[in-house]
Amino acid sequence: MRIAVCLSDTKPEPWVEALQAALPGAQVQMWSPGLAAADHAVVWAPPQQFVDEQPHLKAMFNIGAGVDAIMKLRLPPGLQVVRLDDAGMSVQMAEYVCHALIRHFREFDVYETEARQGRWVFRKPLERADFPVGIMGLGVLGERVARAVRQFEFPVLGWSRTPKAIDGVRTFAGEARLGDFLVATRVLVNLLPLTDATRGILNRTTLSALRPGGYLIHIARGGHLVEEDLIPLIDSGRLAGATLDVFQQEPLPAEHPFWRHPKITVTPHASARTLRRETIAQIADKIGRLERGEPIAGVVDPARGY
Ligand code: OXD
Repeated sequence: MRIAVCLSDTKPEPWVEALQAALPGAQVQMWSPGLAAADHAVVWAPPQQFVDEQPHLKAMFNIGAGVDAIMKLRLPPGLQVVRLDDAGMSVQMAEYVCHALIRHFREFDVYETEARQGRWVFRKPLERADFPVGIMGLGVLGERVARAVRQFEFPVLGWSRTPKAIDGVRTFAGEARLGDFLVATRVLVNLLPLTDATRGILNRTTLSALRPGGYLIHIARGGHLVEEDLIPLIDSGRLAGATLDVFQQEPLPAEHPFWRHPKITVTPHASARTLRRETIAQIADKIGRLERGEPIAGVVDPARGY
């Protein structure tokens, strides 16, 4: 069995080595144009040339949760695209969201500024009930985030394409309920997959629908947010601020106004990093299952795009 590794923005050698160790019977090779046809591929944002040159792949394993960079390529019919199925990501997402939410709710950003000026001033406690947290996207990551936020006793809401039931979470499904979800939400967390249906879903209209003092935590894909709509909403007082991890252009250009806006916190697409050991263990297990003709989790539905 041959496995081709094609990773953009990631050093491939340690992946090739670790995959080879996990699958000793396989021949694992780093892709370069002209590589012999492989049975499976391990990829991150591969070029079209890779897909065109590897027409016999049974499965293409993405080393991340979001498969938008693959789904925009021309793929042979029948190729199974497999996304990462947690592999240590959901706990990182939960940490990130709880940190951003609590930093905002407990006004730790204000304390940081005061402390730098040597000022001992405490703030009046706010009511948790006034900060309902709405999570867009209730897959593996969204569900874990919802449960983590619930631990801190915030009201939690969730919105997804199809109906989902999560204990202690008020859920809404489908486009028709998006408005109801937004008006009941104050802190909006975006964890949606990027598809034609969700591109630009965070915009002036949807963000203006949030409860007064709305706050955005955006950790999915840059393409979800109409970036030019955000700062006017914050400067007009319609939104209280945002924590942003993903951007239309990454790295975020040095001159981008998000870097310097006092009510925007920027992180460099760091909310959940791929963990190599967990990811390789999961992919090796799934390759074994496919080779034995067993079903696997995380196969992308081409019609849905995730
Ligand atoms: C992912 C990511 O999709 O890191 O996993 O963005």
